[in-house]
Amino acid sequence: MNGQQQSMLLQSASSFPPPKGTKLSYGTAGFRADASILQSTVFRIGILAALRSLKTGGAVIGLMITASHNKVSDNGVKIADPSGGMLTQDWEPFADSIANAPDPESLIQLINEFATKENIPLDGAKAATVLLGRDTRPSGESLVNAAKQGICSVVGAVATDMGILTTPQLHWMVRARNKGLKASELDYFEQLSSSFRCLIDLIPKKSGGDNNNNPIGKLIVDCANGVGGQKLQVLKEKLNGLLHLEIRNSGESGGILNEGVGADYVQKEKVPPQGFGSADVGIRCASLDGDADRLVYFSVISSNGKNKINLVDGDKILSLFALFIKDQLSILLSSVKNDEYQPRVGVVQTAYANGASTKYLGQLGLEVIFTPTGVKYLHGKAEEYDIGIYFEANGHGTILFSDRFLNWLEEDRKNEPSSTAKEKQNAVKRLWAVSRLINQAVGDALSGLLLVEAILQHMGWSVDKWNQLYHDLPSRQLKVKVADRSAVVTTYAETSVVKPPGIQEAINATTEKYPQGRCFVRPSGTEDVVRVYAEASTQEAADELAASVAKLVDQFLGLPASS
Ligand code: G16
Repeated sequence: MNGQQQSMLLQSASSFPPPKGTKLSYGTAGFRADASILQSTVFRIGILAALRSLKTGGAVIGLMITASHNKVSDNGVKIADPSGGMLTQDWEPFADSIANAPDPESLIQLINEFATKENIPLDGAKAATVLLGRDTRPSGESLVNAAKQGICSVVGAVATDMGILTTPQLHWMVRARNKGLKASELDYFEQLSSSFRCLIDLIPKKSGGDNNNNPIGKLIVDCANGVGGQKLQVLKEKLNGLLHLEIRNSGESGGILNEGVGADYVQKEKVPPQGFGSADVGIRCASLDGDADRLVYFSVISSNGKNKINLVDGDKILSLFALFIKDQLSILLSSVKNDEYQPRVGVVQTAYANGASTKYLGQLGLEVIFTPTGVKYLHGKAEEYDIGIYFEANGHGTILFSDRFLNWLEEDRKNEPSSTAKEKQNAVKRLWAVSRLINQAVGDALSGLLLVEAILQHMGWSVDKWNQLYHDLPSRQLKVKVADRSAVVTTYAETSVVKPPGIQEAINATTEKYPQGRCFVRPSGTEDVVRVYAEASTQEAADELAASVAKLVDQFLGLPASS
């Protein structure tokens, strides 16, 4: 590091002292904490983003200020790598160490050592670019400024503020910029709306009708009082009546971000979000989360004066996508000889996947793989396939298409002899449109929603018909506050606890008492809690199993009596 670089870092770092007595760690999707203690962390992650750009030959890196589904007073920072995916896991230990460096001198020493080890040029000869985005949290603007100062304290680095975005929009832009494609926000909306239109146009026409009469009725979307509301409004206008959409909880007329609203609330509590009630019975509804990277569907049911929901979670979105892809692929492959290219399709889930969904996907003949929680794990696994479909039950997921598959499709699009059956040509066009509609960088609630809508219209299915693909095993999720969640260490894709000793045996003994019982615990990487997931043959049994295991967690790890 030359003298100019060193003094720039020293000077700016002294304006961002780390919070005293708090150790921050890079979690499931970056750093998250109460916004009031994040200035220093975000400043330092700004430096990391600039270094990452230098390391990757000046590629564009994304830095998103968001705490997604967490409460409004929290905030956080996520990093998008040049591919548009999450920051490479190799750099997480460096992120942890700089976030916790006690003073500017030790921060600079860590940067120096890392730059030497990684061969990162810190002489100002190379340029670095970081795109910044933020969600609608009130703390976002000042944290973006902290990130900018971090980025600009690396000589040759430029920060470009893209303003308020959904997290997946920023990831999409980073990927597009690095691939030399059109990459503005307008391009994002154009690509989503044109590929959706294409899928609708390809729906087989029924006896002379056109496809502009959506046969499956209105969709109401709960936008978690977050950024998704304003972005969905733009998309709605672009679709120009092609989708009958009502936007609720957009945050524009009051309402607190993620409070009693949004995908996390709906999926975990299994109740309608605020603003939904008996008047919505029979209508297809969906919920986004605070930064619009998660999507779940539901329908409101009213019984004995109480409103409940039928939840259609990420597992069912995955199943719908898998079914559609498989159908289109089999039309396409019907004339391909066995010794020709056969695309491999893989489906990726986590331990939270409902057992009934895994069984269903297996019955479809699909290869199902499990990873720990976190898009960073699922995405990497899905990339190993020609078509990799991944989803977490919480509604975070997407479909990845390999370059090899897309090139093969492109050849088919160009070279089909005119005698080819129309339906085969249409299957090629549909898969092509899906690859353009569904975000290739990360799970995206807006693009996922358009794909669900296109498939439901294609099938002519109501939300209830979709929900009947299989019947979920009753399940329950609970959170337990403990003294130190890092004391829980898991293995086998988080299905078994290694530490503290003895707890897994106790969980097993409890689980065995319940028919079709399955239960696991894991430390959250976004909230200061241990999560408990239980499944059993009845709702009462799942509730009881989850509550018993939550008690065990409390016994083994609970808060000290005084707290
Ligand atoms: C993030 C991750 C997801 C993960 C979720 C919950 O979502 O991107 O992959 O499922 O956290 O993680 P945990 O159970 O460790 O708290 P989001 O939408 O909050 O960014």
